[in-house]
Amino acid sequence: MDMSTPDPLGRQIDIDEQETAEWIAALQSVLESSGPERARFLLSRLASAARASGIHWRDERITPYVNTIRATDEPAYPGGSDAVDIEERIASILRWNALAMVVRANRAHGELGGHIASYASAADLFEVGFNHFFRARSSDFGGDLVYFQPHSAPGIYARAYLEGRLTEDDLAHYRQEITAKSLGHQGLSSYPHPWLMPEFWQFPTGSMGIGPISAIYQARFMRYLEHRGLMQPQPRKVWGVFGDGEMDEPESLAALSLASREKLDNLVFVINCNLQRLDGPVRGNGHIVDELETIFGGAGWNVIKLLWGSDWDPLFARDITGELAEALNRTVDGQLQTFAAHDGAFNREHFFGQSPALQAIGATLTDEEIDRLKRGGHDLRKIFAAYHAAHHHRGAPTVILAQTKKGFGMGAAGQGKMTTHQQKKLERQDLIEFRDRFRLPLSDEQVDQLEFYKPAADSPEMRHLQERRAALGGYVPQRTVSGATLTVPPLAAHAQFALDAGGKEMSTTMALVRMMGNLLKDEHLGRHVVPIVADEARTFGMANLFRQVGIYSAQGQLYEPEDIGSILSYREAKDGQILEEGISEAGAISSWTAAATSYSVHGLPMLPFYIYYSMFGFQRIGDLIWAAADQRARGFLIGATSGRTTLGGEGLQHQDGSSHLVAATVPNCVSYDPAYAYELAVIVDEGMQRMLARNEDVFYYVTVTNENEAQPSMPEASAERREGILRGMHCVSRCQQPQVRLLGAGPLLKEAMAAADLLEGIFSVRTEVWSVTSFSELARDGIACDRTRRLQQTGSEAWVTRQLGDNDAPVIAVSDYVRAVPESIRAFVPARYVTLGTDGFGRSDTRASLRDFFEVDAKWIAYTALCEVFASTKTAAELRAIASRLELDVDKPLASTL
Ligand SMILES: Cc1ncc(C[n+]2csc(CCOP(=O)(O)OP(=O)(O)O)c2C)c(N)n1
Repeated sequence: MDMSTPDPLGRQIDIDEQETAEWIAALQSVLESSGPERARFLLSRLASAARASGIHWRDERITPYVNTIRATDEPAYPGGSDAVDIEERIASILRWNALAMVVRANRAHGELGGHIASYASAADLFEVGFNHFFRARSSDFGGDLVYFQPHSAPGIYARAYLEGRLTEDDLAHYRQEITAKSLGHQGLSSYPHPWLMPEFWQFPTGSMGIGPISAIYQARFMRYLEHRGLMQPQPRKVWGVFGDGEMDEPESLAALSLASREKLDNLVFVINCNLQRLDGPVRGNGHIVDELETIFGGAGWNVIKLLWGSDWDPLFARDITGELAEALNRTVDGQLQTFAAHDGAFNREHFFGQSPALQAIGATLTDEEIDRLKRGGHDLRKIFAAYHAAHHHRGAPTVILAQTKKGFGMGAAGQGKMTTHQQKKLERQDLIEFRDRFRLPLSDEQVDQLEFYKPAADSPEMRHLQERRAALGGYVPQRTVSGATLTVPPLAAHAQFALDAGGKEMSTTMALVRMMGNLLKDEHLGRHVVPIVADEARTFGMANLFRQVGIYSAQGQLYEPEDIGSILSYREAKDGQILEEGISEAGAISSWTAAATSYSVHGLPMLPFYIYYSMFGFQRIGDLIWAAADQRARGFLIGATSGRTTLGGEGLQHQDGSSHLVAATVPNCVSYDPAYAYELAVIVDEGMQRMLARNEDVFYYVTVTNENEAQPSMPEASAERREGILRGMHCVSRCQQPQVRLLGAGPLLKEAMAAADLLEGIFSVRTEVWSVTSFSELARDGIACDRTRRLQQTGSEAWVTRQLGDNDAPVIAVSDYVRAVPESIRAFVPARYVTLGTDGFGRSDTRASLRDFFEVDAKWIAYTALCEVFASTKTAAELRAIASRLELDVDKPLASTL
């Protein structure tokens, strides 16, 4: 019978304290007489005996609510007390400048957001990093990579200002990028955005969860580059500083086991546990630190709790009975927040007042001293000790759970307040108190004016700051682009089979995989290709690559694969080239982003192809793609098994009819829905030219399908044909004076071709057919031309308009995506325009049934065309007769309503 009951934090209550004391005394005596080895041995024997007796006991994953690193184990602070004092003063100045930046912006324009409280809590965590750990990239060192907690951006700008990298005018235009540019200053983006500040930020982190998962896959990709011999092994680190609230995002925790499985000791997470998120406490009724300790520890990370500052050490030393530690164990986060929001007298009464023993400990401090007791994440010495331990830890990634106060130093106005997250206004008295709290040398008037403060260049603070950065190789963050290019092999070398297909049956997926296989063999480019899959390589016919280039595994292959005799055998290798991410699209896209930004992050251009079920791309991990776009990714996203009616039999959750709609909204994403292998070849070639040879900041989204079909050869290898394919449409079946023009996209081009046969064969309607490779490229061109014509009063005309020319024959477009995709070019079509698409939920059936259901097959296209062609010459009854001749059910409900 279990006679112990858990307390509110899930800890067991002791029902026989004397017995417990005897056991502990026994352990202590073993420790003293035989040492820790023997103690460990006995504990593990006890555990085995407990298991054998059927006691389901397992080591608690939660350690007491105190620092992991004992005070006696702390290393000396580099530079000693002087350095600590100076760095504390620097942190104070940064806190002020960050605050002034936000409050100023808000005073001038009430609508501009901004955050003070997050950086106020994180400033010391960043300062120790900046002064002692974050190494910049230099000529002989690749540099550490730092993922910054997004709401701390004002503090990072404030530091760059002291470093001389940003001017006062830049700071004065925080969150005013457009206005600043027009005045010749640099606008400072709200959060880390490489797109907006391409020489400053490396990694976008503004959307919670993206930073953590990206940091893990970045650390892994660095190992991949080293193991494949593409990058010199160097002791570089990836540091990720994130909020405790952010840890609620599924992406934040999704890849923890990958990091430990791959022994990523080049990775350090610092979780800023200020115990609050936006609306309130992260875990008011528990301890977020303990919860994260369990999760990270369980996943195999090295966990360091950094909870209390040095001024707590004497208090713990006096805590002979363990009552102080126990009181901290008991105090839930909501209460800790309340303590943060109140002064020393309140804390004396409500915390130290809980028992005579605690009162005695509290009695050694004045109210003022109690008020100033620091949490671990505000104590430079403790932070240094934790970072030092993390930096030297081997064999596993480290997480530092740093307890801080949200709005630290904002006093009654903000510290620990429920509403502090969004606070961007401070009253005069609060500002004065802030100045006094951090001993800033500012007059009342300077405070009123919210003047930025920059000490003289030869002041101890500025000299220290610059010396430390020089010692660490330069400034961080900093985004650089080397300008290195890669030579793209001639099209014929890897895609001749597609250009001269000669009617050979193949799907566009097969064509893509074959092209990629050829590129992998290219003497120069081959090493840079990174094929990425999320457990679908066999689906896409890529199994042959397993043997050809191997699957990357940091451990190599520790087993004999079942299919070892086969030519397609499953091969894992330390220098394997394929990234097989298992069933994690979020992981695979994070790997893709790491590879697609390697040209900048590592000065090493790579060519990633992430091939996935198209439905599980923009729809499922669209925000990670958006972040990749922000980061100026270059590479190919391949949406395979695409199309709502082309992926027969798979049903509602698999059939993609929307990815092209979303892709069109990403400004630097160039997307295509090719019908033919030769179109695909031209598109991939152009993509490589733009991204690898011309260093353009674009990436490509290309959909391919699994429908086998006779692939025509490229009609002629002319520049016009290539231009048409790339601009988004080219004519594949021309006729003199057409009565109707059909625009077929991707897999439905063949339905449009079949419709043309029906129209000409049965109804003698002259029909022209165009292959639309990209509605989004056509629409973008149309919008740009339209605007130029309006603003410049020039005759600029959209490509679509020019192609369809001076001809009023109706135009019918058909796409395997929702109608909004072909609708996007309506404004530029110079004739009556009708669109057909696949709006509605997919369902499982044959391609033929699906295309009839969504009214996008040859007969529906032909009927739609006839309705336009005969609009003024045939009656409604005659048109109905045509429909029944085509065996179309014109009374069936709209697919999107079913
Ligand atoms: C995906 C996403 N959802 C919501 C937000 C809005 N948001 C910004 S900060 C924040 C709270 C952050 O809390 P925490 O991670 O604890 O950081 P703190 O500011 O407290 O240090 C929220 C909800 C966001 N930026 N991204």
